[in-house]
Amino acid sequence: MEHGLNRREFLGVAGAAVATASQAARGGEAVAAQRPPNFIVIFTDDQGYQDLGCFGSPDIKTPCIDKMAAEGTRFTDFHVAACVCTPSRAALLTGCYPQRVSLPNVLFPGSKVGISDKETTLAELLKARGYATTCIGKWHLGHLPPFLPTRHGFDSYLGIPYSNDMTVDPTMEVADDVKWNGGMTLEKMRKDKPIRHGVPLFRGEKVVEYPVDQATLVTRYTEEAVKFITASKDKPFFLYLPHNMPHVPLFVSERFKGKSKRGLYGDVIEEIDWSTGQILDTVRKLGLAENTCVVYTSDNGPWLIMGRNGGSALPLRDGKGTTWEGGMREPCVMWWPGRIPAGKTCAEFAATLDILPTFAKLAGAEVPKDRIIDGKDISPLMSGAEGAKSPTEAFFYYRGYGLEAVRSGKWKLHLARKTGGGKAKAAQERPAELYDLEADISEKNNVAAANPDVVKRLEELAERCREDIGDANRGTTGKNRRPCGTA
Ligand SMILES: [Ca+2]
Repeated sequence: MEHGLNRREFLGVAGAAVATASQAARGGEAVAAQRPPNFIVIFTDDQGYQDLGCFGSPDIKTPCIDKMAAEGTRFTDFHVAACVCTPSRAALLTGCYPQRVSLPNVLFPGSKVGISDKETTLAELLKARGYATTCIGKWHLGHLPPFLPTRHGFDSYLGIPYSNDMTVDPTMEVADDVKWNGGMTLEKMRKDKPIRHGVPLFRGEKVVEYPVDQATLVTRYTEEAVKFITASKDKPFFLYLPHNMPHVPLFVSERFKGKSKRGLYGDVIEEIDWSTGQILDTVRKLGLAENTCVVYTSDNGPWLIMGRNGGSALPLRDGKGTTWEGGMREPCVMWWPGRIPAGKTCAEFAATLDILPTFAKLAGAEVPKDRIIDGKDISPLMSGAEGAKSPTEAFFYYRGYGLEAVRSGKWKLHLARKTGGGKAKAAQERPAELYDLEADISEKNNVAAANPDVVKRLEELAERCREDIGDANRGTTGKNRRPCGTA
C-alpha cells in the first residue's frame, strides 16, 4: 500500500465514494464540500538540512519528528525561496517570489515597510473558506500595526515580531497588563537605548512582555498551539507556527538544557522536536489525524558565518545567506495519515512557494487569478501518486534583488556575475558554474564546460526571470513586481 494511494483517493474523502470522473476532476472541491482539511505549518528558523534524525543527524535526537516521517513522507529536494528570514516568510505566505512582492531583504525594528494588504496571504485565503487561523511565533513581515498577522488573515497572534537577536521599536503599543522583565519600565522602553537582543512578545497587536524571557518561548508557543487546536477541533483550522529558534542567540528551557550531545543547538532542536510531538499527539487524541495535514520545515539553512548557530546542512554546500544548496534546501516532512503515504521519500523538487496553491486546492479555496502566483499545486507529490513529477520547470535563487542561480530538473546554474569590488580589490568577473545535483548534491564539480547546451538553456530561463521580476546584478527591475506595504 505504500505507493498504492492514487491521486483520486488522496483528494477524495475517506469513506465517501468518489465515483465519477467529474468528481475526481474536481478534486479539492470534493474534499472541501465535506470538510476541508486542517493545516499546520511548523516553520523553524535557520535549521540545517541535516539537523533531524530522519535527515541523517549523527548526534541530535528527534524521535517525534522521526515518527512523523515514519508515518508521513520526507521531501529531500524541498526549497525555500530565500536564504534569510523575511523573504522566506513572504514566499511561504504569498506563494510568490519575495522579489515579486518587494520583500527581498530582512526587516529590522526601524523598518517602515511590510507585507502589502493587497496580497492575499495563505491565512486570508483559508479564512475566507471558514478556517480558524492563528500565527504563533516569529512573524517578520513588518512589525508596525498595518503589517501584523492580525491584519493579514490570522484571527490571533502570539509571538515576537522579528528575529530574536533584534531589539525593540520604542513606539510599539504596550498592553495594560504588560510584564516588564529585568527592571524595564514603559518610560525606559520609550526613552532608553534598546537592549541588545531584548525583544518584545506580542499578543494580538500589543507588547505583553518586554524583554521576553526567550528560554520560555518554545514551551509557551506549544501550549498556545495545543490550546488553539483543541478549541478549533470542530471546524477547519490553520495553525502557522514559525518558531524563532534555532536562530541565534540560542535559548532553551531548563528541561532540555545540556541534554543533547550536540550542545546548545542540539538542545534547542530537541525541544522543538518535543513541541512537534505535543502538537501531533493533540491532533491524534482529538481524532483529527486523518483530517490534518502537517508540514515541518525551516525558513533557510543554518547560520554558519558570524553567529554560527551550530547547525549543519551536510552534505550540502554552505548555509544561511547563500544561494548554495545549504542556504535554501531544507529538511521537510509532511504528515497526513491516510492521505500522505507513510515512510516514503519524495525526491522531486518542491518549494514553500507551492504551499499556498496546494493548500488552496485541498481546501477548495480560490487562488487569486488577477496576478501572478509563482507556486504550483504539489498535491500529487504529497499523495505519492505514481509517476508524479515536480510541476516546477525552473526555480530561481535570489539574494536580495540579485538573481544568482537557476534550477531546472537536475541542473543548477550559478550565473556569471561580478563579485567583490570592495575597497581592497577590484570586482572580479565570476564565470557561470553548472552542477548536476543528482550526481553532485554538494555542488563540488562544476560541469559547465562539458554541458554548453544546458548552460545556454538555463541562462535563457534566467533571462525570462530577469524580464519578469528583475535582477539587480544586471540592473534590471522586471515588469511584474508588486509593491510591498508602507506605513
Ligand atoms: Ca531564518
